[in-house]
Amino acid sequence: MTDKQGQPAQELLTILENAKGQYVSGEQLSQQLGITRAAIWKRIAVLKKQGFQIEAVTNKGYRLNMLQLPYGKAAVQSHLKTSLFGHELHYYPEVDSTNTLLKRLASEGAPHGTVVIADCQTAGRGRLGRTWMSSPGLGVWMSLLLRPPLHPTEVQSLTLAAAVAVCRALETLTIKNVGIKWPNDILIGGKKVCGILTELSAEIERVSWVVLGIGINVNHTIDDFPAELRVTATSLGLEQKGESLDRSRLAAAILNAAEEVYEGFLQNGSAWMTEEWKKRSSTLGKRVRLLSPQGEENAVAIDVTPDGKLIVKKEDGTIKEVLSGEISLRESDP
Ligand code: BTX
Repeated sequence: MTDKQGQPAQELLTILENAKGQYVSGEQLSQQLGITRAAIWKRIAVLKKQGFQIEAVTNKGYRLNMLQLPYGKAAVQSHLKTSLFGHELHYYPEVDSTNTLLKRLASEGAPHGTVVIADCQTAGRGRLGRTWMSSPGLGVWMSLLLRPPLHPTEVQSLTLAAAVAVCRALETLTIKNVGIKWPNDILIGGKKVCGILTELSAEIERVSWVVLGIGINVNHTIDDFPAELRVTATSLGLEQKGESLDRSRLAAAILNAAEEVYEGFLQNGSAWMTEEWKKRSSTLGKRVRLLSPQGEENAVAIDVTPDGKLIVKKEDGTIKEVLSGEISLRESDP
């Protein structure tokens, strides 16, 4: 969304949105954006064509005549505070999977920080070939492309970093009781509200790209979940007593937090990020069941390594590091 002068139109929308229904004069807009009033007028015309209801009144200026921008690229970008993440953003009403699409864009050279968001996924993916239910109008289904200067073995910690970013974003929206189940589930009251799918392409020593897929249930009622998920899944709306949440604000809040956490991670090392992960963990100190193709084992989760492995103490007293796979929390155990 840029014009010939390179000024993002999102800035204009942000100013109008922040004015909360009041008029902003052409003079003020032109000063704030550093472009002529004629350029403002042209940009307003483009935004109107894109469906934004902007009133222009002589001697008063411009006013955004909408309570809330519709979910989409302009709305998400109007809430971004990032220097890079989400500036290249592709929004679709429907895709098979935002991860699948972004992986293709990554292999075609899309830059670090590119984001794909969809209102609906027809083939949303979880880990290990599982399905992620992604109905229209109800959630944030989003993928973020990273080109990190990391060794492939360090990528697991990016999944943990993504979970920390989602928690921070939920906190800015005053959502409480959020916890992370190792490695990638965000839970509220023990129920899954968000899942994270990390996919990568790498050479032996170097990562080419990582696609972080984040799915958050936002405005689902209990009836929006299929019967088999009603016990294990929840949505932010259900946890906020049915209050409807603005998905654009949430998607932007996640990208804002993701950029902060990612930069902190590169500057301070993964141990810095893991410390925050541990504070938000709902796994550490709990009895867990390790599920693997070889069978099941009981253990206690005691720590996480800086590169994202779970350290568990097995029933025979031996300590084991778990890199991937599944755990189930044994909440009902004594
Ligand atoms: P996961 O394998 O940990 O979780 C998948 C399991 O979670 C499913 O087998 C099902 O039991 C349950 N489940 C399915 N849909 C939901 C839901 N909406 N809410 C709660 N539980 C559910 C977690 O995988 C990773 C999910 C990542 C989803 C994002 S969305 C954007 C991006 N694109 C894409 O295709 N996947 C990612």
